[in-house]
Amino acid sequence: MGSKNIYIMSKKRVGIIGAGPSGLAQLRAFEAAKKKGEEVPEVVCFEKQSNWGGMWNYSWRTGVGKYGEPIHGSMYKYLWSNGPKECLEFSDYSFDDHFKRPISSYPPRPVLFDYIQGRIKKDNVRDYIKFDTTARWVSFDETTKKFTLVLDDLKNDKTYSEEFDYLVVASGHFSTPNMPYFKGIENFPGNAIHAHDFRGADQYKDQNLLLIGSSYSAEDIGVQCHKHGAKSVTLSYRTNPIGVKWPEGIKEKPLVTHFEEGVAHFKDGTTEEYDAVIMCTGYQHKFPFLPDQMRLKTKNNLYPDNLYKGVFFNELPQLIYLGMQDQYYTFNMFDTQAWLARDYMLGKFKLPSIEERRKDIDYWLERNENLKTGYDDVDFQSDYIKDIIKLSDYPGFNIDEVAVMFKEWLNDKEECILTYRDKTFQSVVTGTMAEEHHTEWMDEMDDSKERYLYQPEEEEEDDVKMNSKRY
Ligand code: FAD
Ligand code: NA7
Repeated sequence: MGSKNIYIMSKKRVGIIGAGPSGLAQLRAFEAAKKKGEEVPEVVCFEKQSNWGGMWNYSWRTGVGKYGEPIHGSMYKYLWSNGPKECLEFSDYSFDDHFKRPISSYPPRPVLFDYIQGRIKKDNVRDYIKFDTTARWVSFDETTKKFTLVLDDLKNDKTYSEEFDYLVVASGHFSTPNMPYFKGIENFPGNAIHAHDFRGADQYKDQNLLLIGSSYSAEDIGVQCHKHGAKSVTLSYRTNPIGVKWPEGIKEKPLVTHFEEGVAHFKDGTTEEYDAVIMCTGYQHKFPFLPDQMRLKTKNNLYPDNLYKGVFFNELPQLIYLGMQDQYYTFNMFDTQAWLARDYMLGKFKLPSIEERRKDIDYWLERNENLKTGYDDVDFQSDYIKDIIKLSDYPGFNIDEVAVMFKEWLNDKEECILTYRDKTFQSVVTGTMAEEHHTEWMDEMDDSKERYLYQPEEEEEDDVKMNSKRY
C-alpha cells in the first residue's frame, strides 16, 4: 500500500449533528478553508428533518413528525425577526450579497430562511448532509479516541453506525419544552399548550389568552396574538415582569397559583377567566443521544458551564458544542464558534491544559453571575465574541457597533413594543442603511417573502403609506 493510500485511510472524520444555522456554520467554515487550499477532514452532517435551516425551517406539525420523531420546530406563522438583522449578519455573506438591495431591519422568518440558504447554496454543502437521519446514541472509545455514532435512517428504517474523530453537537436548545404544572390545570376547559406547539395567532382571535412566562416567547407570542385579534392577553411572570409600556389589551400579572376550571388565580389574589393558556416557560437543553459523561447539563444562560471558549467540552474537547448559549447574537456568533472549532480540528488552534481551560471557563462564569441588566448581557456576549473571533480568520466586524444596536433595540422595545420593528439600522458589514418596510409592522398581516420583497411602483408608494392595509 502506497503512502498516499495510508494518508487517505487516516483522514480524520468529523460528524455534525444538526443542520440548523450552527451546523451549517460548521460546514461553511470547512468550505472556506477548502477554498483557501487547505486540506480538510471528511465531514458528514446528520439532520433528522428533511431540510436544513433548523428552527427557520418552519413545520406546521406539532407532536411527532411523519417518522415518529419529536418535532424540532418551535417557530410559528407571522414570526418576524425579534432583533435587528444587522445584529446577526454573516460577515462573509452580507444581506446586500443576498438581496442585491437594501431591505428592512426586521424581516419575517421566510426571508431570513432564504438568507441562511443563500450562503450555502453557492457551495455543494448539501452533499455533506444526510437528511431524515437521527443521531440516536454516541459512545467514545478511550483507546482509539474515536466516537461511534449510532444513526437511524428514518426513510429506509435502517439503523447503522459511523466512527468519527470529532463530534460537533449542533442540535439546538429551543425545542424540548420546559412545561411546569399548575394545580387544577388538568381541568382547564380550553386549549393549554407550550409555546413549542404554538403555530400562529389565528386560532386565538377574539379569545382571552393567558401566557405564563416573561421572556422572548411570552413577549412575542403575546404581541402577535394582540396584533392578530386576541380579545385580551395576560402575561404572568414568576420573577420579573417584562415591564415595557403595554398597549391596551395586554397586561402583566404575577404568577398563577392555580386554576379552577377556566379561572386562573394569581399570587396577588386576583382571578380572571381565560379561553386558552400558552406556557412560554422556556426550553430544556436535551441531548437524548448523549451518555451522561458527555452531556452538557445547563439551564438557558449566556455561559453554560464546562465549555471552554463556549464550545469545547472540557473533559473531552473532541466533543464540540455549537450555539448552546442563550442568544443575543445568533448567526454571526455561531460562525465565530464554528471557525474556531474548525481550526482546532485542523490542528491550527491548540488547546491549553484542562486546568487552564477550567480557569478560563470560571472567569466567564463569574462574570456571567454578576450580570444585572440587558445592557450587561449585551456587553458580556459581545466580549465573548471578541474573545473568540480573534482566534480564527473569521472576517472581523465591528462588534462594539453591534452592541450599540442591541442596546438601541432594547430601548426601542421599551418605548413601544408595537413599533420597534419599524426602526432601521446600518449594516456593520457593508455600511448599507436598511430601508423602511413598505408597510408598518402592525398593519402587515402577510409574512411571505413575496409580499415582503414586493416593491410598489413609485406612483403607488404614497397610496401604500396612506393605506397600507390595502395590499
Ligand atoms: P436549531 O436551529 O434548533 O437547529 C438544530 C438542528 O438540529 C435542527 O435542524 C434539528 O432538526 C437538528 N437535530 C436535533 N436533534 C437531532 C438529532 N438527534 N439528530 C439529527 N438532527 C438533530 N434567532 C434570531 O436570530 N432571530 C429571531 O428572531 C429568532 N427567533 C426565534 C424564535 C423562536 C420561537 C425560537 C425557538 C428561536 C428563535 N431564534 C431566533 C433563535 C434560533 O434558535 C437561532 O436563530 C438558531 O435557529 C439556532 O440555530 P442552531 O443550529 O443552534 O439550532
Ligand atoms: P427563556 O428566555 O429561557 O425564558 C423562559 C421564561 O419562562 C422566563 O420568563 C422564566 O421565568 C419562565 N419560566 C420558566 N419556568 C417557569 C415556571 N415554572 N413558572 C413560571 N415561569 C417560568 O425562553 P423563551 O422561550 O422565552 O425564549 C427562548 C428563545 O425562543 C429565545 O431565544 C427567542 O428568540 C425565542 P424566570 O425569569 O426564570 O422566573
